[in-house]
Amino acid sequence: MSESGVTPQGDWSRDHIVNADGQRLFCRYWVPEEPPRGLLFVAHGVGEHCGRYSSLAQSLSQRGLIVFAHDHVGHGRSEGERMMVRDFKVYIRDSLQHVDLMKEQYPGLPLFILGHSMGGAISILCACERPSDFTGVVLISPMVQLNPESASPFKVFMAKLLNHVLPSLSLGSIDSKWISRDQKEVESYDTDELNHHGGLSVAFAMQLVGAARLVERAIPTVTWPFLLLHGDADKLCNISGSHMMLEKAQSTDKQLKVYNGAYHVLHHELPETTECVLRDITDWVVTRIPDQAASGS
Ligand code: 9JX
Repeated sequence: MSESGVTPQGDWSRDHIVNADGQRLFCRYWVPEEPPRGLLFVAHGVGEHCGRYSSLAQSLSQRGLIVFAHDHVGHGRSEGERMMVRDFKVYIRDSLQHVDLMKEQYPGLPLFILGHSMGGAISILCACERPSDFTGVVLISPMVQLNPESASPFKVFMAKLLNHVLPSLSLGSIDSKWISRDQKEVESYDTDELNHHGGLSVAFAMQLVGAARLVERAIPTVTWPFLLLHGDADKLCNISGSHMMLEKAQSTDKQLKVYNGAYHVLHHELPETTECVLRDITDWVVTRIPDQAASGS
């Protein structure tokens, strides 16, 4: 497989796409050696970048999927003000642009979308906009409900007021040691220069509040197959959001895997957890690839 974007198969892959606002978005592709059996788009979360999904993407491409991703506006190697977006819908629009490009290049291949945390919210909203496009949706500790304490109606009201006068005021950052139980993962996250370790601005927080609202409203309309993965000790996005989604979605093919004691970033958790998570995801995806698309392996 290739991680660089330059593949022996030709020049279909690119190192960036240009979004509808003219911003360059950095892209990555993980391509299987055998003929591809499916496509999977990865939506990363707040303050990180798609290179952090390399090992997950590699396990999927080893099972025959073309995994593709980009750094969202304001993240990683993409253009745009750091950790800022004028409208959350920009992330969805850009992701669907990338998905459409790949669908055109590989017509007929089953398509999956995977997202973590805020990327989970992006994935849900993408799949709700195109319900018949996706064979399956994988959600790693998705942001579906905001913590009622940190986003109480009063606080949200104050933030709305503040947004008019001090939109760039920082509401503080999160302590990475509460995000994964693995000290090595915490260190490598902290020292990765492509991550943005700054605080959450009021304006960006308002976009997240708006996104969580859209997601809560969209969930009862969900009919596509999905796999939820959540740690029961997640301190950033409470597991209750995933239980709510499992209960309220109309899908017949829906599943929640709970990881005991695990924190937020399940794909960068203690080795035994992460190993399980990668296996659960690849198994779930591969078993949902229709037979006729599984030729060549
Ligand atoms: C951001 C809000 C979601 C305050 C953050 C070890 C998110 C590791 C790691 C990458 C966590 C993934 C997720 C700033 C200030 C909603 C340690 C906020 C937020 C808040 C995502 C992705 C760190 C955090 N950490 N997050 N990551 N992020 O969407 O890989 S590994 Cl509340």
